[in-house]
Amino acid sequence: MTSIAPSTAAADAVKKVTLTGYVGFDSITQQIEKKLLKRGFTFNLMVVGRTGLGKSTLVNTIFASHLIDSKAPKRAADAPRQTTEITSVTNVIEENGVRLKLTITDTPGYGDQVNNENCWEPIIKYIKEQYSQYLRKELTPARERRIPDTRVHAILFFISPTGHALTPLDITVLKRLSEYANVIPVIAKSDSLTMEERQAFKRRIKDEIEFHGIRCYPYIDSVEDDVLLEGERIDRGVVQAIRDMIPFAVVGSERNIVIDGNAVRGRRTRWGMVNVEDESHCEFTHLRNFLTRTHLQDMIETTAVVHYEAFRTKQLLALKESTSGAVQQQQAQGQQRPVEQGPVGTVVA
Ligand SMILES: Nc1nc2c(ncn2[C@@H]2O[C@H](COP(=O)(O)OP(=O)(O)OP(=O)(O)O)[C@@H](O)[C@H]2O)c(=O)[nH]1
Ligand SMILES: [Mg+2]
Repeated sequence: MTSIAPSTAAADAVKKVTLTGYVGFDSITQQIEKKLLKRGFTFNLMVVGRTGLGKSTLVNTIFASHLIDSKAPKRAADAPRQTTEITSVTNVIEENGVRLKLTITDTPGYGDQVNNENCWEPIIKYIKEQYSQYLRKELTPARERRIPDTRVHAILFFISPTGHALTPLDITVLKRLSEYANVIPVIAKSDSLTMEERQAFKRRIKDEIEFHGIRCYPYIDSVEDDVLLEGERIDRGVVQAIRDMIPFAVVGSERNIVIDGNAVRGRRTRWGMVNVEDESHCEFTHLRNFLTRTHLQDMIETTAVVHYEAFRTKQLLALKESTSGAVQQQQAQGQQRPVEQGPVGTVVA
């Protein structure tokens, strides 16, 4: 006879049993894979940075396709565009049977106005809107089995290759954005800096990021978090190596150039050629590997578990407080009413 023991005792009693034949449950990973492949994946990437820093070009270079058009002002006389023109483009891309619904959210012209006060607000508003849309759908009694995910999973933040330091505006925007999403800073058009300038610039940006307490993705502390470690353990060393490389000094190009008889993604100038995929030229391949090959899933998960969860908790607590406040007010009014309005001694429920 088996007796029902308390759960802790039961857990202690779990024994490892050696199978005498093949059962087949090891196929669960293939079963999951099949299901996931059928469903496809969703990834939402946002780019933030000044006009003409090569945001569109870099996105197209990372995903080796023409996903978004360059929108740099055609003529000097053209008016700078407002940050409010946030546009999202969704494409489905496929690689070896894996379908990825990729949404690129472009925030053209950030910080290009004479008065840049609060220019980041529309971007934050957009990010929060996606969370609140998701939350609304989640709280619907008859909720969809699979809620469409429009939450921003990663933000590529483009830093001008000035070689000096981050601008106060950069610092404010980085700080605000990193409160709501996974922010990955990159040094745009890094072919305009010499190797020494690039290293010094990187060092300065790193120091500033640390000084201002800006939390850039990937988070080293989250590795210790048991919730995030479930199933997939990210090697702490890998995360640290990526963090050491941030901000990635990148170069983008949608054109192929021929180097030693091979067509490669690159930029040809009057004084030479930059091979975008050459690690000695820039850190584009590191960024691409990190974004698409090692941390794609982690960014999606971190958005849900860390950023969305924080938003959700805050919203639901606020809702609870306002509801209990309203109930208390009603009760107070209910108690006052008989005294004020009703005849003496009447009880109003
Ligand atoms: N030198 C250099 N030029 C680049 C690089 N990436 C893009 N460009 C050039 O910079 C110009 C602007 O590139 P876009 O990709 O349109 O820039 P953007 O940031 O998307 O511009 P907006 O959408 O208007 O904000 C184009 O002429 C690109 O060819 C780079 O890494 N190095
Ligand atoms: Mg663009």
